Amino acid sequence: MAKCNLRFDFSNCFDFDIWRPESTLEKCKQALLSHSIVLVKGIPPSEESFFRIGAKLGHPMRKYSQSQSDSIDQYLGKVKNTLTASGDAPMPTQGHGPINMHTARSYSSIRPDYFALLAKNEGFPLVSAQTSFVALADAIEEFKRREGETWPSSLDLLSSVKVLYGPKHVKEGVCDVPILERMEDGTYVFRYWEEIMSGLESTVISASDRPHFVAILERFNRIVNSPDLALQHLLKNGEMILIDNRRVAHGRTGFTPYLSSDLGEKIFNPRELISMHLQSASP
Ligand SMILES: O=C(O)CCC(=O)C(=O)O
Ligand SMILES: [Fe+2]
Repeated sequence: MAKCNLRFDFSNCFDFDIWRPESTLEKCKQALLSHSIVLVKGIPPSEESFFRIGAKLGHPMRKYSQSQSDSIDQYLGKVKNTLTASGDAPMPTQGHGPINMHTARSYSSIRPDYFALLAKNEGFPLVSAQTSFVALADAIEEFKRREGETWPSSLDLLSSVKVLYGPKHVKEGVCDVPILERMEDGTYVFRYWEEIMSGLESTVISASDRPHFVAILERFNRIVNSPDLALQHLLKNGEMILIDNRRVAHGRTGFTPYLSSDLGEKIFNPRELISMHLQSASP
């Protein structure tokens, strides 16, 4: 049975101490190193405080590398349920369908080390849709179990075959490194995206036996997206989750764009989260 080893407990879930923010952030950094995921509660839910806190945890990355402006908007992603009047398809993070497991900025050769998400839903007690997280270490453990004795060659292929990021809407140079990277200590890091399984005829660019590789990736993909392996969390106003973006993938379930009030009225659910991509502050 697949097992999820991610959880929030006293060792990686903290209340933000507004009088001694530095001490909370120091605990965060330590917990991130050993658990790859941290939950902090009670953060003042504004763009400014999120940016200030993020900038103490790492180096914030601009959303668009070309931009010269230094406004904090250049660094903050908005994950918001926007209902477009024009009927245009919203971006995946703006719609209410599910987002499958992925790591932030998988298209880029310079990927964020950390991904931070803060819920900013004042006036809405509960935000619908659970954000989910899967640890690569858990996925690999399950993968080894299911592959049986061929797991070494399967893992070798996942860490040597180059796969080009597929979606066409990304204008910046796209990255083609393998899905997995084996570190010196024998652990793995990864890049992963929602539509990874589409267009594999053109995105798998260095396999000597493409169908064999695709079959392996299909099995791996099923594990990464398996609910048994995911930690799910319903973010509340002022909660921040920080993850190691190379060891933990994130996604979310679908949600209801409307909530009903106590009086039975329909209220629009903005489900507003702010996100930030960070580079680790240590070299
Ligand atoms: O909406 C969520 O919970 C996750 C959002 C997300 O995947 C993103 O901002 O990249
Ligand atoms: Fe995401």
